[in-house]
Amino acid sequence: MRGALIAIEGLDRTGKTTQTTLLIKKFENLGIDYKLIKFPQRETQIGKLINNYLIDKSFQLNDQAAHLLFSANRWELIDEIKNDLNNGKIILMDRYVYSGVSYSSAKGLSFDWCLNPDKGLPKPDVTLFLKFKNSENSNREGFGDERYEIVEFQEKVKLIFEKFNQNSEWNSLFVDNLNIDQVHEKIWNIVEPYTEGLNKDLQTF
Ligand code: DGP
Repeated sequence: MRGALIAIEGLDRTGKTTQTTLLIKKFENLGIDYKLIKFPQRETQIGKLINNYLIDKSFQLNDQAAHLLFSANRWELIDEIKNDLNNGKIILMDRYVYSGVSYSSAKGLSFDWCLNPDKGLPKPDVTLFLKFKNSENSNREGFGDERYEIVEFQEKVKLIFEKFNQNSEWNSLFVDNLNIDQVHEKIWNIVEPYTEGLNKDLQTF
């Protein structure tokens, strides 16, 4: 049995990190072996460059090069992820390929071009997509601090996320009108069956 690959996706400030934290607390309470990986993973050499790019709006990098850095950041962690899955660990990812393609193609790059460098990466067994009916994420504390936190841009990203959503077996969760615990409960209902482990091979993008 291998561990499940789980991704939490959504626009900026939709509560991904809060929900991820609650989910790992649950894993810990139940003694479930897991690892959390947040993409971009800003601690690696590539991740440090990405971090500078995100926080320093004067950092000059063309959109293609930026996208390839984000993709490289996913690839550089993949051996570790596969190894952990094979050892039965659940891998919980806070953002992944779906964010990668959606954010970069919202800048005008073609969807297929953006997906290409990620082809071959493992597909999550479960993707949880947190979303608002409106652009309420812009009201959240801290919104606007980083490069992509602009309302119009987030709207474009949302449309591309929806394109993925139509073709994939996602679990979309509207978080408007739900409190943190209610969202957590919905997420747990979806995730719990996967905590037993899986017998099937990972699929790839
Ligand atoms: P976070 O640390 O979750 O706030 O994510 C940082 C930002 O990076 C967020 O605005 C989404 C964006 N992002 C994540 N992955 C990619 C990617 O592959 N390409 C681009 N262009 N942006 C990404």
